[in-house]
Amino acid sequence: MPSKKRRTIRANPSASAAKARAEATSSQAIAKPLTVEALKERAKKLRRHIIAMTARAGSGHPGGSLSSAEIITALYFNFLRHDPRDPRWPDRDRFVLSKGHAAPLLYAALAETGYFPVEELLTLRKLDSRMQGHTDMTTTPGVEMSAGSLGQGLSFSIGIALAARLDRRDYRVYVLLGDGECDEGQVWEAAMAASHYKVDNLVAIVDRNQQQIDGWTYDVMDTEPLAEKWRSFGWHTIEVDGHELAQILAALDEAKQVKGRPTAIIAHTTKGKGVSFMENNPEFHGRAPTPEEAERALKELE
Ligand SMILES: Cc1ncc(C[n+]2csc(CCOP(=O)(O)OP(=O)(O)O)c2C)c(N)n1
Ligand SMILES: [Mg+2]
Repeated sequence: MPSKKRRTIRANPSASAAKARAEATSSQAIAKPLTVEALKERAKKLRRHIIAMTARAGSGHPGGSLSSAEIITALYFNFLRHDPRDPRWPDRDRFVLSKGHAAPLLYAALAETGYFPVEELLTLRKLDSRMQGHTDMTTTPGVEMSAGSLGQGLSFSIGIALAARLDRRDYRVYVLLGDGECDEGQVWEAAMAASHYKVDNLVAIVDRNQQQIDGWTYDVMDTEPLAEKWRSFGWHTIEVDGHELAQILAALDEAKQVKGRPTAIIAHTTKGKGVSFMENNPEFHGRAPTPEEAERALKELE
């Protein structure tokens, strides 16, 4: 989304840096914040892309992409300070997709906000495409971290959040983790480090869809009480309905006010959300819809 405020900062070097920083808040960097109704339509559009992309590729991860659609919509269309014309702008807020298998969703948001042509989405998982099955920060504009091996994104995000402190920049870092991903020990080492170093420009969002690769998280590894765990690791912790855009935006706003510790947002969601036969169906964690299933899904998402 074009950032008028940002252009002003660059074109006006005489403005005091402090004033410029104070003005460059996320909300002001967005030309015109969308209404919740308009955001809902964007989320639906992202879901349609996820179905079309994975169906065309014949593989991919629709379930965990669909469950995070509102989280990504809130961030990319109404919250992040970013500039698709300049993906490496040093003052951009960072979004790190730690659950890298949800790449189709991230690509859809990046295309819809202008990082690359929407038509490119349908090259998902093709040889030489910039739309690989898992994210690659060296090839895809807007992708902050190469991912796919779960458990690493929080550590990586602490690094870039601390870099902001060293570089005296005011960007913020948002990282999306899966709830199954929270089985990884590295997540909890990172959680301890983030509160130890008081990394308050960091927000971890956990997509609590209650499923992972083989089924229910309760059966594979019961991480409950998940919110209590984050709290006990020193994080300001908020629970939201991860499909309610107003709740997600309110939590992101609340996180900005928190000083001296990082914030965790536990977003309760449904895996496969939006497509009746995919919802809570572990089969669609890592299987693409057939052409017929895609047709049915797209009808439901009209
Ligand atoms: C280190 C590592 N171990 C295992 C896998 C295989 N794997 C891919 S997705 C997945 C389940 C992830 O579940 P969750 O984090 O809950 O993601 P979501 O439900 O949001 O799709 C697993 C185990 C992996 N990618 N990386
Ligand atoms: Mg999950």
